[in-house]
Amino acid sequence: MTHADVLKAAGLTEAELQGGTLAVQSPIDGAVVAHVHETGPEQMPDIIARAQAAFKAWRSVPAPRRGELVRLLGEELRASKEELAAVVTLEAGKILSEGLGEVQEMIDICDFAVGQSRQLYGLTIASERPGHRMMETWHPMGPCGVITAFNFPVAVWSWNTALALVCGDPVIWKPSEKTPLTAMACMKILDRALARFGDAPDGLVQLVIGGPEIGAALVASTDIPILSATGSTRMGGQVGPQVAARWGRPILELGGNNAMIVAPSADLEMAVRAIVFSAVGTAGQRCTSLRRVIAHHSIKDDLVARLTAAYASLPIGDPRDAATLIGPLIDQASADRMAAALSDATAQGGTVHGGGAADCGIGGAYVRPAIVEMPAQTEIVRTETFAPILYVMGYDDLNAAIALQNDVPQGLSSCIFTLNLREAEVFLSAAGSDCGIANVNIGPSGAEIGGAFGGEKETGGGRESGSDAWKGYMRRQTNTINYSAELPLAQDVVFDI
Ligand code: UN1
Repeated sequence: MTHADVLKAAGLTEAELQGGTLAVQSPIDGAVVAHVHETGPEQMPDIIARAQAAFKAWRSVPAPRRGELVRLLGEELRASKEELAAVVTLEAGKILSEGLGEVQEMIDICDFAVGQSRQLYGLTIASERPGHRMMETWHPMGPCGVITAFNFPVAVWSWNTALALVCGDPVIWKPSEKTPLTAMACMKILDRALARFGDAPDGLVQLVIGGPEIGAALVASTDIPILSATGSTRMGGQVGPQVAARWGRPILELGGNNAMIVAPSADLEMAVRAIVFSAVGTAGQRCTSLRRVIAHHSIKDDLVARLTAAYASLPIGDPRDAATLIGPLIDQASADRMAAALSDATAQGGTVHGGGAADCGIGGAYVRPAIVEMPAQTEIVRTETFAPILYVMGYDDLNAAIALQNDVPQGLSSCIFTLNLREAEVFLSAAGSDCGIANVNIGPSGAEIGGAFGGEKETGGGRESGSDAWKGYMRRQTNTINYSAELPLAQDVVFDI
C-alpha cells in the first residue's frame, strides 16, 4: 500500500491532509505525506470553554453509561485495528507487529475502563461519634488535557482517555507534532463510537494540533484541572511546576533509563531474548526501552558475545516488511543524537559494537543498534538517548549492582534476571529497585495495561493505565452524615452556646 492508500483507508480526506501549515513526514522514507491544519492559539479559549460545558453534562451521566461509550470505542478499535496500526507504522515508523500491538493496548485499556466504570469505589469509614456515618465519594474532576509523544501516538492517549471518560472528565488531546495523522485517524474511530452512543455532549473529546503554544494554553488554564503529559524530562520540568503553580494536577510520564541486572544464575538464553526485544524494539524509542545491562562479572563476557552475535543478524529496514525487526528512527535529528552519544561514550572509556547508519536504500533515518561496554556509569550512561544504544557494565556484589541501577536521575522501569529467589526478592524489596516498575525474568518494556504505569524521580511520579490510576482523574470527597438528634464534636471538643 502507498502512504496515500493507508491514509485513505483510515478515513482521512484530501481536505484534511492538504492545505495546512504543519508538514508531516513518514520516517519510513522521509516523504512529506500531508500538510495538516493547525489549531490557532486564539481558538484555545473556545475549545476549553466547550470542554467545560461538556463537563457540566457528562459528570451527571451515570458512570456505567459513560462506560458504554468506552465499550463502543473498544468495539470500533477492534473493527479498525489494521487500518489504525498502518497509520502508526506510516507516521511513527513502528514495525507492523508493534503497530498492531499499540492498537491492542488501546483495546485492552477500553475493556479495563468499562469494568472500572462500575467500580469507582469509595470506602465507608467508622465514625468516632455516635449516630454518625462516614464515607468517601469519588466525583468527576473536570476537563483533562492530554499531551502525548510520537513514540506511542495513540496508546498513551487511550490510557488517559478511556479512564477520564468513565471518570466523567472531557479530554482535550494535543498529540506530538510528528504524529498528528495517527491522532486524526483515531478521532475518526472515536466519532463512530460517539455516533452509536447517541447523546454524548458536544466537545467531549477534542483534538488540537500544533506546537508548544497550543500545549501552553492547556498548561496555563485553570479550567483544565488535570494535565497529563508524556515526553521528555525537559518538557515535564516546565509543565509540572506550571500546572502545580495554578493548583492543577499534573500526571507526568517522562524519561526512563531502564536497567537489567543479569545475575550468575540467570537463564542467559532467555535474558538475551529479553534484552534484544527491550533494547532494539521500537528502535529503542520507548520510554521503557532497556538502556543499561549490569551483568555479573562471571557471565558478562559470555553475555556480550551472545548479544553481539544476536545483534549482527537483526533485520533492519522498511517497517512494513513483515521480516523487519528494527524500523527507522523518527527523524535524522534522532540519528544525530545517537551518533553524538556514541562518540561521548567512546570519549568516556566505552567500547562500541555496532552503531552507525544502516543504508536501507529507501531514505529515512535507519541505524544499526549499538552495544557499548562501559568501564563505569559515566555521564552519558546516566543520560537517556532515545535510540537503540545499550550500555553494558559489570558487577561483583548484588547490592552494588542495585545501587548502580538506582544511581541515575530517572526511575521508570527495571528488572533482574536470576533464578535465585533471595536475589529476586531483594531486588523487589524496599532496599531494591527504586523504579515504578520492577520485574523478574522479564525485560523492562512492554508492560501490560493492568498495572499502574509510571515512575519516580525525573520520570515524573505520575501513574496511568491500570490498578487504581483512575483515582488521578477524580476528586475524592469525604462525607460525614449525622443521623442522630445530637451534635457531638470530634475529639470531644466542648463548644456549648
Ligand atoms: C512509552 O514508551 O511512552 O511498557 C510507553 C511499554 C508500553 C508503553 C510504553 N506498554 O513499553
